[in-house]
Formats: sequence, structure tokens, C-alpha cells
Amino acid sequence: MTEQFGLFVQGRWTDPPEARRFETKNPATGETIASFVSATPEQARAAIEAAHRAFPAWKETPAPQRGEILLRAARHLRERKEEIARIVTREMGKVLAEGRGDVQESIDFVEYMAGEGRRLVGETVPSELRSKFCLTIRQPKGVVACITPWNFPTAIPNWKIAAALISGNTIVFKPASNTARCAVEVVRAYEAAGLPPGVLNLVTGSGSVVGAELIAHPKVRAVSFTGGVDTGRDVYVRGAQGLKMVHLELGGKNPVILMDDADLPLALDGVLFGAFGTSGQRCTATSRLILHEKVYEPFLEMLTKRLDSFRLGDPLDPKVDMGPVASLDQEQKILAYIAIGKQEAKLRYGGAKVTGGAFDRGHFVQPTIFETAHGTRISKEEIFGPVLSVIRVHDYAEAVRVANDVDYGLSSSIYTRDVNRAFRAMQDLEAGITYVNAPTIGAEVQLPFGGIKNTGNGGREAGSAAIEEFTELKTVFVDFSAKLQKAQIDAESAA
Ligand code: UN1
Repeated sequence: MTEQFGLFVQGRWTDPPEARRFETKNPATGETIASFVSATPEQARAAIEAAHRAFPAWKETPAPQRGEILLRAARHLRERKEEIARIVTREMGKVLAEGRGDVQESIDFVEYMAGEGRRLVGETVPSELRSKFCLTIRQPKGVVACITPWNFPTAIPNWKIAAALISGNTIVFKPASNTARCAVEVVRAYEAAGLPPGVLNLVTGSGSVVGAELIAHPKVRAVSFTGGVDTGRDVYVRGAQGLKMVHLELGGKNPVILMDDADLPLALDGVLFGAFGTSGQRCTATSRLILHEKVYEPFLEMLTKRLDSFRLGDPLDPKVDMGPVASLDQEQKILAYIAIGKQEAKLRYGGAKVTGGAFDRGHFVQPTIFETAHGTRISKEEIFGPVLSVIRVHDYAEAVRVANDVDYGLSSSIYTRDVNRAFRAMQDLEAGITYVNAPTIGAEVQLPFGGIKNTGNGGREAGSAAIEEFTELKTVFVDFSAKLQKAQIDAESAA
């Protein structure tokens, strides 16, 4: 029998009778994982109301105490890391080492945010008047909606949830439907940690029903969304109607610039991991290799040779290098881009769905390399799959021009041994993140994460920036002069 899950509202798992349901599937084998409720607008509203009721008491809970609950949630995740990693791998398709990485990123971030409970720092600033004290404090926004993608099905929800919780907000969490089982594990960690009822609520279902309700509802004061750029734009516009803070983390078209003085074996490992890790389904994935003409052919030969021994297969098998893509939708979208690439560029490697035997049950796409001029669709649009566009350049200036000439700006990288050029690139690359001698993936939780251009709307997740996302700044003036002092009018000039 397929395992069934309900909604988590007001601290209880409830299975509404006669609910419409959907199932998630293992993208490597087609096996059904579990069944979930496709929630109605009324059910979404009930979760918002539960979060709204829970808000005053959670806001009053001292932040260090909120932090203790987070620490317990992190401990729960740590104790069950292997089990949850396997669920991630089975439901989403990333290889087990990366499934473990997903859970580890959750643990790291929840622990980091627990410590934030003893900071949540404001400022003290001098007044222009005597006997007056000026400061800022951070306050929660209220009910926030966390709408999350499937590619990091525990880490990205935890980036949002842990930051929102430590800041004193209450939450309605709407995960991507195809990784709803992972979302259950995220919620269970906080449930096991003793989070008070109503502080975190899980509502599964479609974006067009549940997501739309969360974004439109007046009691939801902020929306944090990670996903595709078209949906993100829609979320932003709808949120704007309610004058809500909308935080967006959207796509990328992340380049690795490989200069002629680079350490090629090092870069080879980096490009392979950046382009084909998580089957290329990271916002930060290396989707463009901007390759200096002097090392162009030798590097491509190294790359394709290594891919010859790359193993595709069931991501639970530790010998496998790359698993399936996450869903039939993904497979179709990626294969459509590969077809476009075959028209406009030169296919250098791969370029097909993997079939035969067990592969027929899953969504496997070969690691694919195109040699392309800059400006083609595959060189500029986000594909979100194991497809790398290689672009030949003449020098550093051209490399940077190409790197920057896309609509996205999330991650970027340069491989060079020239320290001056490395520092130059840190300034020149138009992206929220730049790596030197490392691939475009692998951000750490204690630093801000996000990007420019169509990657977002200016906010950052993770690091201390995560707190800014989920708090309001209150400015406080304390006048202890015992008389009315007028700013701008009574302030004496020292001159
Ligand atoms: C994403 O793909 O949306 O830097 C997040 C990385 C991971 C996070 C990626 N730590 O690749």
C-alpha cells in the first residue's frame, strides 16, 4: 500500500476526507514513493489562520529559546541523516553522496540559525541631541510563506524555515509537489524538536491553488520563493498587490571561465562536478564553459574522455556518478533544449535520452556537451539539466564580456593561476557569487546566497542576510532628558 500523508496544520497531521491526492515517484525507477493531499484554498487558509494564531506567542518566545528548538531539530536531522538522504535520493534522483550533502546543508544551516538566536543584532547610533539614545531592533514580520523547489528538497526549505523561525515568524510551507515526501521529513524535524503547534504548517498541493492563496492572503506578510524565473515574476507581481515583501531566488546561466594558465586537471574535476552534479539541476550549475582558445581542444578532450567512464544509473548505487533528471517534465524540457542545440550548435558529446533495460523505467539523459558560439539559445537560456555549452574565447576581456552577456547573475567562476586576474574577475563578473579555482556550485550556509539581474530581486538568503529577509527593522528613540527636545531644531551646532 502506498504510504499516505496529510497536511500538517496546528501541530497535527490531518488527512481531510475526500481530498484530491497526488503521488510522487522515484525518477530512476518509476516506483511510487507516497501520496499527498492536493489542498484546496480553504485548507490553505486554515493553515494561514493557524500560523496567525500561533504568531503572538512565538514572537514573545525569547530568541535564544527559539534557537534551542532549532538545535533540537538539527540534532534530529543529524541522527536521521542517512535515512533522510535516502529519501532525497529516491524521490529527487540526486546521487546518494549529494542526498547526504542536501541533508548536511540543512543541518549546517539550522545550527547556524540556532546561534543567530543569541545575536539578532541591531545598531546603536548616536543622537544629535543630549540625553537621547537611538537604536534599532529586529522584529518578525508575522506569517510568512515558504515556497520551495525540488532540487534541494531539504536544504532550501530549511534555509527559509530556520531563518524565518529564529526571527520569530510563523510559517506556511508549500513544497514542490514532486518532492513532497522530503518536505514531510523537514517538518518532522521541527515537530520532533517540540515546535509549538501552528508555528510551522505544511500545505501540499499546486502552486496555482495553494501558492496563489498564500501569496494573495492579507495575513501572509512575506513570501520567500525559489524556483523558475517565469513563476518568480508572477509571484512578485501578485505579492506586489498586497505590498508584501517577496524574496526571489530564481535561475542562473553560470559560467566557468577557464584561462590558458589554469590548472587543467583541477578545472576538469570542477567542471564535471559543476556541470553534471545533481544532473545539472542546480540554480548554481555550471552551464557554460568559457574556454580560452589555447587550451580549448586539449581541455575538451580531457573532458570527453572522463565522461566516457562516467557511470549513469540508480543514484542509490554508490558507484554511480550521475542519476536521472527529476521528472518526466524535466526530461522533456531538457531533451527539447538538446534538440534546439543540435540545430544551432555542434554536439560534441551525449545528446540523447538513455534507454535500454532498467533505464527505460527512469528519466535518464546523457551528460551532453555542445560547442557553440555565444548568443545561441543554449548558450543563454537556463536549461536546468546535464547540458554544458562550451564557448571559445580569445582572451580575458572577451571571456568576461561573454560571461556577463546573459539575463542571469547567480554564480560564476574563473580558473587561473594569475592572482591579478583572479582579483580582476572578482570585480568584473556580474553575479552574486564568484568562485576562484572552484566550480560554480558549493555555496556554504554562513555566507549570503543570491544573485543579480533575473536571478532575483535583490535579496539574499543564508548567512546573516537571511535574518534581513525575515525581519522588520524597528527604530527606537529614547529621550531621557525629561524635556521636549526637537530634532533638527534644538540641535546645537558645534561650529
Ligand atoms: C540551488 O541550486 O538552488 O551552492 C542551491 C550550491 C548549493 C546550493 C544550491 N550549496 O550548489
